[in-house]
Amino acid sequence: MTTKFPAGFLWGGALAANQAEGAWREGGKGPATVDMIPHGKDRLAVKLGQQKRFSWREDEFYPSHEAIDFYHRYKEDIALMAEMGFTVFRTSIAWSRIYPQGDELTPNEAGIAFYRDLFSECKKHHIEPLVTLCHFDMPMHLVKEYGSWRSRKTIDFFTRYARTCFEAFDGLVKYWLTFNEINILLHSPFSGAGLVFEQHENPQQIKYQAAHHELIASALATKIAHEINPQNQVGCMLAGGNFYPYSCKPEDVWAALEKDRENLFFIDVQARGAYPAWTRRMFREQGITIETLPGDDDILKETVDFVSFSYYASRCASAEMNNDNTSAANVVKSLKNPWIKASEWGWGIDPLGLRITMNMMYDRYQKPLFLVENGLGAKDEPDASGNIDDDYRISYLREHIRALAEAIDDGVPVIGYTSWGCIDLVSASTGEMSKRYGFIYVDRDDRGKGTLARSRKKSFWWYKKVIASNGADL
Ligand code: BGP
Repeated sequence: MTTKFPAGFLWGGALAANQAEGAWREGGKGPATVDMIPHGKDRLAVKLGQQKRFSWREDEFYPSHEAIDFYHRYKEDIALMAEMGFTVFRTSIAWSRIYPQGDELTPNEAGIAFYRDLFSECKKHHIEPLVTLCHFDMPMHLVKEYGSWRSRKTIDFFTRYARTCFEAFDGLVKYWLTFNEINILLHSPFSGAGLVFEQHENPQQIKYQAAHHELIASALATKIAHEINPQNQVGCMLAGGNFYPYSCKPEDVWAALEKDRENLFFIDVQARGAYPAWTRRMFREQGITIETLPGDDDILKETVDFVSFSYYASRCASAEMNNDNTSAANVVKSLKNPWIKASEWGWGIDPLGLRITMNMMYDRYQKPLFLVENGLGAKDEPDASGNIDDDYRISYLREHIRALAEAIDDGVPVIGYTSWGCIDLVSASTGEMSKRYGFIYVDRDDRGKGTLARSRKKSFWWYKKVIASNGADL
């Protein structure tokens, strides 16, 4: 069997601190935005920034507080990943472990020590860490005191944090991502960027001002990473998935183009070094004025080394899109596509859409791509002997890895592939454990009960074979 994957292609899996680590008040960690997002009825309103939840309630369940206890069990988990043959492992650093409040001048040494041990453990197993600096969490104190990314001061706090990480983990980490799914700021503003709105405010104004600050912070962090070590490779990260026009009616084609532009706005800036021209008209029509400083245009010219993205589903748009006929797959609103099947949560399953998305992104950015999230959220039921035959997951991943191989054959350079939630973890959208993605099962339920024991699913053995054959044996 021949493979379309280049030698040295990185294979692995991904998770995020806030969905896996738990230990939310250990090792000097400060409270983070995600620690205030409850499970249950208020969850969505808090994520959307419609409710002020500046402290937790003892009587409520917060999924991130314990998560899957990766903080204490990471050695066992990394060993399982090594057993599958991972050559890359994506995780994030919890900002509030390094700077518990966010605005201190000196970092928390216990936080640095934890990540140094974690990344060293990866290296011991010949696994390259791929590290996100900000994956849907930030110190809560920055929200209360400064309004998070509304404030330009947050750029300084972020770049100090980024510098600390680049220096502390120099030699251990080479691949960095600044913000996870940066475009999600527009769709889930509190979880994405710590934004909370007052009733009288124009949310678009606040979001795009915050976006400007994040983009400046990202460019500055990229520059710092390159100065500290020219070997560092820094990427941006998009919640990806192209919009298809619902029909060939020109108005539908235009609607899809506008939706793609909105989605790609951040990456256009991070990968091309300037605001796209269409934003001038959009800002004018939506009454948005971005406050900038002289020199911002130059800062933005520091572009990323590669473009990373998540891909779960393609999307669909028409001129008649509205709240009644759309659903949110991975938070971004989309029309149901009658040509494809969907997961239990309504996320359209479309492997060819991955090939389309990758070709489009490479045509647009001419930078190497890194597929850092992809997978099927599903409910796994262990059989009488405790085994999980997750053929549905294998089939989803097989088809997507095939599409990835086709994109590589189309000429798209790709650094690697990290499937999402390689070990079961807390779902970002539902806050539940029962929406699982892993090759490794974790015994824990939606209310936080279970032994937390890890076990191998059928997909574990399948993925091991895929990696060993460099993608030939699917
Ligand atoms: C992305 C996030 C992840 C992850 C994934 C799956 O948006 O970057 O953090 O959770 O989607 O989403 P969910 O957990 O909602 O199924």
